[in-house]
Amino acid sequence: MIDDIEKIAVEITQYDISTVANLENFRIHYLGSKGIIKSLYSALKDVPNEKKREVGQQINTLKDKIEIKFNNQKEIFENLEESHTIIDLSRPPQDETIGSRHPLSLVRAEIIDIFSRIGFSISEGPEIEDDWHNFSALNFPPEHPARDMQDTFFIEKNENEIALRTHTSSVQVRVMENSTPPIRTISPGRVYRNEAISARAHCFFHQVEGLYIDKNVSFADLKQTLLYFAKELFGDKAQIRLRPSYFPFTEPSAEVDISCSICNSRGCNVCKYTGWLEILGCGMVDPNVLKSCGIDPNEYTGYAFGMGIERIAQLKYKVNDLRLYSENDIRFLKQFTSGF
Ligand code: 2NL
Repeated sequence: MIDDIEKIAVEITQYDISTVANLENFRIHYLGSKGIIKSLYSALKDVPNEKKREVGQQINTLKDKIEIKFNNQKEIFENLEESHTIIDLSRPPQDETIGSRHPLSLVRAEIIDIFSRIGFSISEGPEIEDDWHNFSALNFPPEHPARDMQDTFFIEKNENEIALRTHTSSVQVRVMENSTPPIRTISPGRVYRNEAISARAHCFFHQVEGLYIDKNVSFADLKQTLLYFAKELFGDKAQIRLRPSYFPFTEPSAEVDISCSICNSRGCNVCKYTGWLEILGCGMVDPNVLKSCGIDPNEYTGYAFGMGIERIAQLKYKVNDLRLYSENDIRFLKQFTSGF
């Protein structure tokens, strides 16, 4: 009989109870009213008296093993059932929790799309730059105030003067150094200036700069391209005007205003009652810059322009505080949707 009990003990460890039906069969087979345990207890009466105690204990241990195996698997099935019933398939679906794109990302995508339709490629470059790519190649004189610690974040103040780029012109210097005209490219990216953070200034912002170099590129080409851009971005009624300005890297240089789309140029507090909004700076690439970047200014001319993405987004979406762009406040961010 002891042999039988040991055989049954091995048998139960191998018994497959991985389905609910198997588990029930297992219970009936071993623990049922006509089951094995019951018959073992009945057979106990034929065991000689001096062995009864030992055999009885063996049957008890076997019964415990069976019950533990049974109860463990039963619990597993019950938990499974519970986790299934938590999902109520008849309930309406939850609100979409898909995020929205950042307004600066939307405006950047739109600007890129407008220029790529007229053949501009996209170029990117490092945010940590040397003095040559950020200043010297762009015709900044040695004593220019932008080279001062007060205006630029320097990382190394040695002969290379490594700094966070202050504009993405540095990317375009690299493009000019590494290719031959015709060049038609825009460079979007983050730039850094050492400024106190306020509603109107931040220590980093985003730019898109454009560069076109070929034979016979003229100021008229520049104006026409910018008018196309203004109309694509702000609608067909948009007008532009150019005012003379100065940048070290362009000659002549101009600031570009767009007719105020908020008041239709009638005058409002956004355009300060002028009917015009300043949106970008531009000019003909200074021959010194072309020379520095290995392009012959006698053979080629070019135009360039630069704009702040924050400024464009501010006009498009009426954002009155620059800090909103970098605070990640979900109440601000979730308001933006677009086809881009
Ligand atoms: C502004 C004005 C400007 C450029 C950027 C440029 C780049 C090269 C050569 C010459 Cl490689 N010019 N870029 C030219 C004029 C203006 O940006 O107000 N940006 C926010």
